[in-house]
Amino acid sequence: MFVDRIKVFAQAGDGGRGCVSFRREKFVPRGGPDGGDGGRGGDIILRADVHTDNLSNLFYEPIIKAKSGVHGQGKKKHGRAALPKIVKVPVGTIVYPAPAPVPRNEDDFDETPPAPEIVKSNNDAKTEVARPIADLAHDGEEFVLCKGGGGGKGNVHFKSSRNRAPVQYTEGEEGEQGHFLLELRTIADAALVGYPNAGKSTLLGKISAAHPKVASYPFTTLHPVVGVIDFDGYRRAAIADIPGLIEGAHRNVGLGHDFLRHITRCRILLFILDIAGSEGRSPIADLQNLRREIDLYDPRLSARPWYVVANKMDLPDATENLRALKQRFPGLEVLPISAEQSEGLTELKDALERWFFAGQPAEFREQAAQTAAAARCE
Ligand SMILES: Nc1nc2c(ncn2[C@@H]2O[C@H](COP(=O)(O)OP(=O)(O)OP(=O)(O)O)[C@@H](O)[C@H]2O)c(=O)[nH]1
Ligand SMILES: [Mg+2]
Repeated sequence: MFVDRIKVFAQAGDGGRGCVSFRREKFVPRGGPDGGDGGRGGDIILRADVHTDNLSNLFYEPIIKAKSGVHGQGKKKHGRAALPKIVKVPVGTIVYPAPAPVPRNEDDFDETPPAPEIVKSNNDAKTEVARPIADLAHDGEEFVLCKGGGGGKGNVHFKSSRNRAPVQYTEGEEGEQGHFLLELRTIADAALVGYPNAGKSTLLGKISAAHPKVASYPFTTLHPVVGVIDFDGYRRAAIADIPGLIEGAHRNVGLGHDFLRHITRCRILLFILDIAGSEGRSPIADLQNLRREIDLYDPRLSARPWYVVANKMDLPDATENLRALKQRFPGLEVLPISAEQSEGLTELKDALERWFFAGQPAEFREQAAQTAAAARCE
């Protein structure tokens, strides 16, 4: 199961209570207070982990609770602090505060919790999301979602010259708790964008170690798959294969909209075209529609550097269509390949290496400016 958006309730552990106790020992009359402190409650920590690729572990555990600290004891013994509860999440997880679910019978509750601050999302004006509180973008990065409560004080803290046998103590603090929305935005160097059946998964399977499902029906890929390509000198780059886009994807037609968010953090977009037009569509119109969808979803996304990969060059009509595409958009860098026949893949890998590693930030900016001008492909 692939889960990339989930609401969870998290509750950190409470602190242990302080102890009221007096020293009782042979030959030590009126030994004085010796109640120890309570231990700290456990924190709830989210940790980004490269070996976790989605949030399905939280689907089975949507209520995350950490243990409470142990109460203090006599002889000034402190209670044991609880260990933090560490939840592994995929790299690229963003955390938002979420409103508590509305109870069924509102009369049962005195007050509803305050709603979090609401801001308009940049991607979709129709949905409103709260401001993110954390973005776990690197492997091993940690975020304390809820802090455990501090331990209470034992009666040993309350002795004074006027109160030699105090019976005061404090309760441990309550651990923090709250509702959160966790959303995954895959982090990859490049994303494969194309119509269903364009051959995105076939290509990813050929150039990386990933094994995405390939079949001749549309929407074979139902969730993003990330593959890693190894280059010389131990350099690597991650490529994300997302489900196929169709016209209207920005309006949530097909599977598109939900998965477009996964390419918002990719540096480069690779448009995979079925250059042979094997399903009766024109590759030129395909490219225009894909560019339009990306632009309508988020104009900042369409300003990213992008390249066109013309797939299915082994089929008839492909050469003619490629010539027409180049004529229609002169200056556009198009790489002809046949993913199935493994043709042109070495050239593609060389080009990827150039785009990923040779491209200085300034060069990328320049290219982004150029591509932004041609963004609408009109
Ligand atoms: N002739 C030919 N067929 C290809 C080529 N690349 C892919 N195919 C075929 O096209 C069909 C779709 O390939 P996929 O890789 O599943 O396409 P996709 O873009 O991932 O499709 P979705 O996951 O549905 O979006 C499969 O039957 C492949 O065998 C190619 O270079 N030449
Ligand atoms: Mg696929």
